[in-house]
Amino acid sequence: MQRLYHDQPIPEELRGAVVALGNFDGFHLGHQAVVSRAIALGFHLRRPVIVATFDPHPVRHFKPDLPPFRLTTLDQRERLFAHAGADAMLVFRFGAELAAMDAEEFVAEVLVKRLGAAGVVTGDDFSFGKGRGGDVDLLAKLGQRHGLKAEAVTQVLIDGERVSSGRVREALVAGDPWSATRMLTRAYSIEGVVERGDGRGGAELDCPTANIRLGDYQRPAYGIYSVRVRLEREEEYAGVASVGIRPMFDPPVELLEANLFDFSGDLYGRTIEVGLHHYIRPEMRFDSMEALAARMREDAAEARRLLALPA
Ligand code: RBF
Ligand code: MG
Repeated sequence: MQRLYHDQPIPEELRGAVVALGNFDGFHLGHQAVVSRAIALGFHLRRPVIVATFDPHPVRHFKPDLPPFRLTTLDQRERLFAHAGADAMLVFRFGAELAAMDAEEFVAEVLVKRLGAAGVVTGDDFSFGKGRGGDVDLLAKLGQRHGLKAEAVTQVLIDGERVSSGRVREALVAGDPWSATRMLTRAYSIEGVVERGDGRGGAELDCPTANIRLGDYQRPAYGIYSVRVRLEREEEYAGVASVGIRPMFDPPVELLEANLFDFSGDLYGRTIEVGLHHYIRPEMRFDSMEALAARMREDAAEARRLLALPA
């Protein structure tokens, strides 16, 4: 799949595409509905399909001090869009220039002139342009003026409520990864490069862990989770992980530490993607390392049970 940038020329074969327009962080059910419709329309019109995304997130531009809130990295989004059947990902590098562009200019300059788009598909709550001045009605109106077909896809509901990135974040913060999984249609997954830790997990606790940083990801509730870990986007291992600051140790360091079941090998420097499946318990302080080690063994047994693995 090709990765395009809004301020760079786009290859000839991708001009005249149908564009799914939005942020698509998380690529939850609602996002998937928008992209599916864009793909159907692209098929019908015999046009390529481009899925847009923003990086950095516009909210980051306006509120730089906000705590991390991303549900996916750009690399993860690219894989999800490719898997859905898109031909290319278009990255809007959001900064002062885009923030200052009003809705009419965005349609005329970006969608029509630069992309030559044949169609644009959004969610029905989409807003765009300076001060979020444009909505789907304006997009349809401006589109008509330029011969650009604009469609807005209805929200997807789960349990009578709209699926949204905000609702996924709330579930994660509440220690309810299963609700996040239902909305995302996959486990919330944190990807990173394995760092060298203190080696204590393997040496003292009989539980070697692969450690990654949480980067820009939305922090889920700190605690212990059953997980599935993909190595280099290929093999997958079940496991148990702790996410948090490790209150047993000083100084606190925020990490995701995953123990992979039935795996032995060196993971340092390798990319892993850790899917959070079940929340087991919060992080705690124990009176001794033995007590922590004993509890970690129980956590591993519990994770095996939750993931329906043989003991
Ligand atoms: N650290 C804590 O300070 N408190 C905990 O409750 C805790 N639980 C853990 C449970 C599991 C399953 C794993 C893999 C790690 C846990 N840790 C916890 C982190 C542990 O202290 C760390 O992996 C080792 O010290 C190695 O750095
Ligand atoms: Mg470790």
